[in-house]
Amino acid sequence: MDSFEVDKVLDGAGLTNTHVRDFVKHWLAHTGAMRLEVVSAADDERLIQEALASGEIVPVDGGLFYSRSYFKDTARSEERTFVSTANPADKGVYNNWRPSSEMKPKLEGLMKDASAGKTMYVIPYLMSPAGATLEDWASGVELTDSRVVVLHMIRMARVGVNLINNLRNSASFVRGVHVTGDLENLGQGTPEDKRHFVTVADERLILHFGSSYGGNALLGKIAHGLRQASYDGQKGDFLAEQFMLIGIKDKQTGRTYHVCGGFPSASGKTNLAMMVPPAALRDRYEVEFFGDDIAWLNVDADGRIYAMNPEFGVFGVAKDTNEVSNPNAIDAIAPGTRTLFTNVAYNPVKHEVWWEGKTPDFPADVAGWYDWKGNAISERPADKQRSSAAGDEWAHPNSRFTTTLANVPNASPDAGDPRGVAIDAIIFGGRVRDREPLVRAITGLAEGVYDGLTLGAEATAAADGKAGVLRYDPMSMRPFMSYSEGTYAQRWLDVLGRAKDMPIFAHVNWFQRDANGGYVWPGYGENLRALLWLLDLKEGRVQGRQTPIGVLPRREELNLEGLSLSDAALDRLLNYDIGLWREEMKGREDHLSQFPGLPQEIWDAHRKLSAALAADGSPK
Ligand code: SPV
Ligand code: MN
Repeated sequence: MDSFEVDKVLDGAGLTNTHVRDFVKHWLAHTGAMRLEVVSAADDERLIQEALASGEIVPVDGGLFYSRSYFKDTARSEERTFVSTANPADKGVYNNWRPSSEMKPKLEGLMKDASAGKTMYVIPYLMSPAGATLEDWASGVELTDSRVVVLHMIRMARVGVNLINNLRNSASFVRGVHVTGDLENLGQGTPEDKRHFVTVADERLILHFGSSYGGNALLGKIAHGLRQASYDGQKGDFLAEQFMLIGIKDKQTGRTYHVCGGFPSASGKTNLAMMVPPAALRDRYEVEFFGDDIAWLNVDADGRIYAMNPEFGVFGVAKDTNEVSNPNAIDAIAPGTRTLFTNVAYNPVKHEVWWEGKTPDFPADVAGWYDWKGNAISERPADKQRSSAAGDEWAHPNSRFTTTLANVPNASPDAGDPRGVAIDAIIFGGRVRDREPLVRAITGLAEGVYDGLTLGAEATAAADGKAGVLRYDPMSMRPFMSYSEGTYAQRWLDVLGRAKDMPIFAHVNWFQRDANGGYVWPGYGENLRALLWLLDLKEGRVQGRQTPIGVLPRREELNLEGLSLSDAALDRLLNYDIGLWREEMKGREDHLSQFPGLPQEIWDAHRKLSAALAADGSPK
């Protein structure tokens, strides 16, 4: 495109910010895209029609849509994701740091003319409600050569040219460039892997090459919303965390408590945030959804910690989403919601989608169904058609639905509050079959931060039966860490340390197993009971019992109305295995020892716990 044509497109779209215009022109020339388009959310219907016409998406009954990604492009790749800066001190254990002097030329090389023949879409977006306290850190522009990525971004972020024209500082926005690349020739998973997902954090520049899937391609979400934002938080005095965020409203007192917390990717944050209280508690309590994946936290002038969900939508895991596990999600993806499904199974005759766990059994008739790779189920050998063996799935295990917050039935009326909401409790949890009780409360800032830093979930090996090995995932930020873990821990102590009203911390675990491998706790909406106990403890309505690993509920303090659990199950849920914990402390020591510059307070919390476990610790 010549520069006259480019100006014409930008003028036509009303894009007046000269810094954005320069950014667009530079990368348009570099990537060699042949057309240019600036998009706003109002373009959704037209873009949907274009994508339907081109076959990039196909219709699902009720005005919903479906697409498949390339079969080697179905999830984030942690090995191919890098944080780059000019400062080697930013190198951490998990952030895959590389000097920007190495990565920028590398990405420029990969992106050179790589969008030839395609349209470059300009997506001006905001990762916050309008007018948010942290709005200055939320503005961004993603350039992408994928129309389907645009459709996702319109659902996941506030998108519109008006969001980028009148910035307080017109040069201050995150610059994101997404180039899909030739997916069939990128050597995914081989030593010659060409994919590079790079956040040049000190330049607020995101360069992602080689995927059109999820966090690899929707740059507002985790590249900006987590990696870039956590880096920016060092200057802007906030934390950006992979946290869900909910309100728990006690209708009897009229008080709403706000809880946020981190769980490793794909361990049920969406289910938790969309939770429906169990029938017996429904008259009294409501759970309000604020967000299921990202929260930005800051201390406001009143000395309280506020949290805000920067996202506009939900990119939720489809697997096991059903009326029982998550009825609100089922409503959020129902006819009329304009939901986009990715990599689930599709029936082009009935215009239906299906995924493992959507219904108790596979669809009655396999005829007409295609798996996530686009292969007909009916053409599989008979024993593979309705098989739950790994590799035989109809839907990819990381298949997703993309819908907006406005479609979530329990979305809070306060979800768009520019200030965010004041936080009462911060929780951490992972999938752990043994050592973690249902809930243990942690008072004390260093102890809470220590607990987040040592958050663990079962490694795949454990899930396969080799119990005992935890994969540590500090604050659930392991894949999104942007600077060194020692500095990160200090930031947590500093930011929260300024709060006058400290939230209570807790570690929760919905995933204890019995001797037969069955879940001891029913989970889902019942999880509210553990959170209610935590809030009761914070308010002094219950005392719990002190143990070395925190304050645990006394059996009678847990509201079990309408739930029948055996004594053995309750015993198991509200206790812990001292032997396993003593064992666990060695793993934690090794884990923390990797991080240079870890604050002394964190080591003190670790040693205090070790000493308490060594001294006694047997729960009475
Ligand atoms: C996650 O993996 O934690 C996600 C999905 O939230 S993605 O956006 O693909 O990273
Ligand atoms: Mn996530």
